[in-house]
Amino acid sequence: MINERLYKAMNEQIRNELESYYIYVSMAAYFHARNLDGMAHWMRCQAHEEMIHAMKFFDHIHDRGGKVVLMNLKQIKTEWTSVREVWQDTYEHEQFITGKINELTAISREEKDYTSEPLLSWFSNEQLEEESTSGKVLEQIKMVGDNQTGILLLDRELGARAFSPGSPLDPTAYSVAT
Ligand code: OFO
Repeated sequence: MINERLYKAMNEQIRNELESYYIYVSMAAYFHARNLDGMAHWMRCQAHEEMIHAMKFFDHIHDRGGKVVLMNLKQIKTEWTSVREVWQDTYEHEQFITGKINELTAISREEKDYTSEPLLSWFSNEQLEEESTSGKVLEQIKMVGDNQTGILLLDRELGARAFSPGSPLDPTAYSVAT
């Protein structure tokens, strides 16, 4: 049985991960509207990962005899003033999520809930990667500044990110034909 305090924090973390999903889909919409389809693609790949993160906590709670209670999502941002602002938000959001994973790890240790350790350590590694990746893109965006060619090159590079197999956010995985 999962520790009660950890259960509550993990249940909240499902909301945080679903909000992350929503944020990245919103960013994808912003980029598509600006014809930066490579960056939009990167955000769609990221959104898919966030849904997987939410479901990892979802399954962990149920595997341990708990029941997930889904919480309301807050209204997320839908407009940005620049490409750089989007990447700044992305990097800061990942730092925020890292803080949440650290809080979960601290609770699991305080409550001696050792069964959750492998899951939380997977998330710590994941956050290391997500902060590092989004931080690097942000630095590259700062380097190119207002240079449109630089932005287009980065857009092309970010468009090469691979979707997880079968992602529902991959437009080639479904048909929109009527
Ligand atoms: Fe779930 O890692 Fe990003 O937010």
